[in-house]
Amino acid sequence: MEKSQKPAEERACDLASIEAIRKAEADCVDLSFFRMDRQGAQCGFGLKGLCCRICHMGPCRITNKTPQGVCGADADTVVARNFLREVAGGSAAHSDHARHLVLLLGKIGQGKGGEYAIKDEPALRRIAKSYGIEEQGVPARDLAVRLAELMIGEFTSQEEPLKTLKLAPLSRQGVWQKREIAPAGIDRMVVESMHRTHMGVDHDYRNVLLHVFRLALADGWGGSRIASQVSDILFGTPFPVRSTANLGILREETVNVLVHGHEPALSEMLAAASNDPEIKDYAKKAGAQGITLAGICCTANEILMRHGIPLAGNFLQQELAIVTGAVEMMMIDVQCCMPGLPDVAKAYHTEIVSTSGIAKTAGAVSAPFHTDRAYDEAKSLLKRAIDNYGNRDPKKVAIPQHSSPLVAGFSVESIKYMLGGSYRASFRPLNDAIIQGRIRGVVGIVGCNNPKTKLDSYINTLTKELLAENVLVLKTGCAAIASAKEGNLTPEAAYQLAGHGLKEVCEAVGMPPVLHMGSCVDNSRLLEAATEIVSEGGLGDDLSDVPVVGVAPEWMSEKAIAIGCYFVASGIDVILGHPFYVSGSDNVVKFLGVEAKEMFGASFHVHEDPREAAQAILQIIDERRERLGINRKAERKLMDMKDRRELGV
Ligand code: NFS
Repeated sequence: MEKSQKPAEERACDLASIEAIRKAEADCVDLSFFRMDRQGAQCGFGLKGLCCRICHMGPCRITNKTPQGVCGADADTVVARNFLREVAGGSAAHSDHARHLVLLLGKIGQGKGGEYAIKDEPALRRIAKSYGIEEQGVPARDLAVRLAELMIGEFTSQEEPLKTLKLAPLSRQGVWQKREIAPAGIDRMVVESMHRTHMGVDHDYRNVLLHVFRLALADGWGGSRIASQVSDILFGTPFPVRSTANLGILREETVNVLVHGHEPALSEMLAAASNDPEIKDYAKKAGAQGITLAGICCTANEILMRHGIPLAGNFLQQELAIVTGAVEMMMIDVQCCMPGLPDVAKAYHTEIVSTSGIAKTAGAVSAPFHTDRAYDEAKSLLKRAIDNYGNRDPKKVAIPQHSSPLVAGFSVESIKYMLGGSYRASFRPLNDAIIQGRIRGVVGIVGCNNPKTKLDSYINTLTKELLAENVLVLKTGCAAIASAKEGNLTPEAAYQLAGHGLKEVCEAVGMPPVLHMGSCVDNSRLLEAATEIVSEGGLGDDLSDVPVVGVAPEWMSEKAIAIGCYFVASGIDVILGHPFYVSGSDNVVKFLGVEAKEMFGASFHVHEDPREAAQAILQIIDERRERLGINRKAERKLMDMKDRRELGV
C-alpha cells in the first residue's frame, strides 16, 4: 500500500479514530479513507446525475454537445429518473426491514415466534388503537395478529392510501391530497418507481419528481414508522438509559463481539444470550473475563436505546473497530456494512459473520439466522466468538483508550414523560418553551458519515453552533453516534454548550441538550415529535408551521435521500451538507430547492460549510417564528420554583 496522502487528524475528529487510522497505516491495512483518496477526481457525469444506463442503447452521457441520449431523453429526464431510483433504493431498504419485523410480530401472535415475545403490551395496544383497531378485551396475541395483518396491508395495498398517513396533522394530509402524492401500498410505490424509470415510460421530470415525494412518504410515514412501532412492541419502547460510546469500550480482557447493520431481531437475542450463565461460563473457561457486546451503526442505536449496550462507533468506524485487533467477531446483517470488511479482518483474527440470507459478503462466514430458533443460534454465535478469543494476537492489539458517557433512549413517549411526569405526560412544556423563546426551535440532525468530510466534523460543529443559539437538537443514526463520542449526549453538556434559555430548560428537566432518538428508521420518531408539537397547540396547524428543520450533514446513503424527501414532503425544510447527484439539471435543482417550497412549504438547501448551515437554519426557524407571531427575544430571567412548576417539571 502506498503512503497515505493525509495525516489521520485530517480524516477524523475523535482521538480514538485518529489512533486507529494511524494503526491501520502501520499495519498496512486498507481503509475506506485511503480508497477514497485513490478514487481521485470522481466521475463528473455521475456527480451531476447525467449518466443514463437505463437501457442498452447507452450508456449515454448528456453534455452540451449531446444534450439528449439516443432515445431523446434530456438532462431533466435523465437526472430525475436517476434520482427516483435512488429514493426507491432507500425506501426499499427501510421498508423491507419493517416487513421483516411485521412478519415476526404476526408469527408471535400465532405462537410461532420462538423465543420472541411482545415485550411492550401497552405499546401494542396504543399503536393498534391509533390505527382504529378495537383493542379492549382482546388478548395481546390476537391483537398482534390483527395489527400485523393491517401492517402487511400497508405494503400490499394497491389503491387505498396508507393508513399510517392518518397519523399526520390533518392539514398535512390535505396537502398530500391536493398534490396527489398520498401513497398507496409501499411495495407498489417501489415497483412503480422501477416501472416509471424504465426506458420509454415517465419522461416528464416534474411527474417523476412528484413520485419521488410520494414514494418517500411511503417510506417515512409507512415503512420507517412501522419499523419503529413494531420494534417498540417487540423489544420495548425506549426510555432514557446511560451508556458509553467509542472504540475505548472494547476491553482487552473480554471477548469482544460487535453487531453491525440495522435489523434489531438478532441483536436483541444476542443481548439476552450474552448474559446467559452458560455463555458467561464458557467465556471464563476460555480465559476471558466475560463478553463485551457493542454495536456499530444503527443496530448499535437499536440496542443502545433499549438496553444501554455501548456504541463502538459510527459508519466510518466499522473498519477501525477491527483494526484495534481486539474484536473476536463482527456480525453483519443488512445495510451500511462495507464489502471490504473481510479484507480488513484478514490482517487480524476477527471473524466477519453475515447473519442475513439476503446479505452475504464474499470472505465472510455466512450464518443466516432463523427467528424460530434465534436464542440458540445467538448462543452458538457467541460460543464461536469465544472460541476465537484464543486466536487473538496480543502484539496486534491496541485499543484506543477513548470513550464518552451518554444518555440515550428518547422516544416520543419518554420525552412526554420526561417533560410532564406520568400524570401530565405531554409536550406542553416544550411548546411553551418554544413560544416563550427559551427554545428557539428544534433541529433534527441525522444521517451518515462520508469520507468526503472529516469524520463527524460537520455534525459536531453544526451541533455546537445550534445549541449556543438555544436550538434543541434531536439526533438519530450515525449523527447521533457522533454526538455521543463528542460527549454531547449528557445533561452536563447543556452547561458547556447550550445558550441561556435552552440551558434553563435542560436543567429544569434534567435532560441533555441533544436527544438521541434512535436509528435511521427512527427518523419517523422525529415526524412523530413534530406532529405532537402541532397537536399540542400554539405553534400552528401544520408541520410546515412549526420552527423545526432537518439536516443531513455527512450523508452518503440512498436511505438518507429518502429521509430528506419525506421530511420535505412533510413540510420540514432540509439542509444537506453536500448536494444530491442532480446538478446536471437546472430544472430538477429548481424543483427541489424552490418549487417544493411552493407545494409543500419546505424544500432542500445545500450548505457545505456547517457555520453557514447554522445561519441558514436559524433564518428558517426565525421566519417560521415570525409567521407564528412569536419571534420576540426570550425574556431572560432566573427561574424560581413557580417557573419550574409552570414548566411542568
Ligand atoms: Ni442511516 Fe443507519 Fe449510518 Fe447512514 Fe448507514 S447506519 S440507516 S444510512 S451510515 S446513518
